[in-house]
Amino acid sequence: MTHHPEETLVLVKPDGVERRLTGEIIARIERKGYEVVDLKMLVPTREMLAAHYEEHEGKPFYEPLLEFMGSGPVVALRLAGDRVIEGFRSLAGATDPTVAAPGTIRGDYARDWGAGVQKNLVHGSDSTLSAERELAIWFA
Ligand code: DAT
Ligand code: MG
Repeated sequence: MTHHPEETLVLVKPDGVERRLTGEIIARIERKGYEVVDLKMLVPTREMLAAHYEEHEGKPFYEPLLEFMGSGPVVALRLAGDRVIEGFRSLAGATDPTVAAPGTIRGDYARDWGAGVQKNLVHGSDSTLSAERELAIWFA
């Protein structure tokens, strides 16, 4: 029987692309041992972002979040590996980059810029259900 490893969606957000951190972020993912199964660069539409972030609709940071995420190119990655959802979230670090642990992507490279949304370089799906839903949006 073939082994089907778990998959997740990772995004290098517009701040990561603009700051030339795409290579560093992918290098960390690969050195950890996860497989990049697919990747693409695109400027997401408002519709894609509304679907992606539907759980956050109505929150104070929702509009700034959608505006930020649509402000430039994003690199979307499909990653595979056992427990990759949990593993990438661990590599990424806490949502708030000010307190994200050093050694994590957000802890090492992101900070607060006083904007209405945290610009924290990366997105990673938070559950198998989210991963399936989000991969369908970005890799339709
Ligand atoms: P994560 O990206 O760690 O899964 P999330 O799903 O709770 O975090 O939120 C999505 C994004 O929205 C997050 O990466 C940055 C932004 N965000 C979340 N909470 C915020 C807050 N309290 N203030 C500003 N931006 C926030
Ligand atoms: Mg999230």
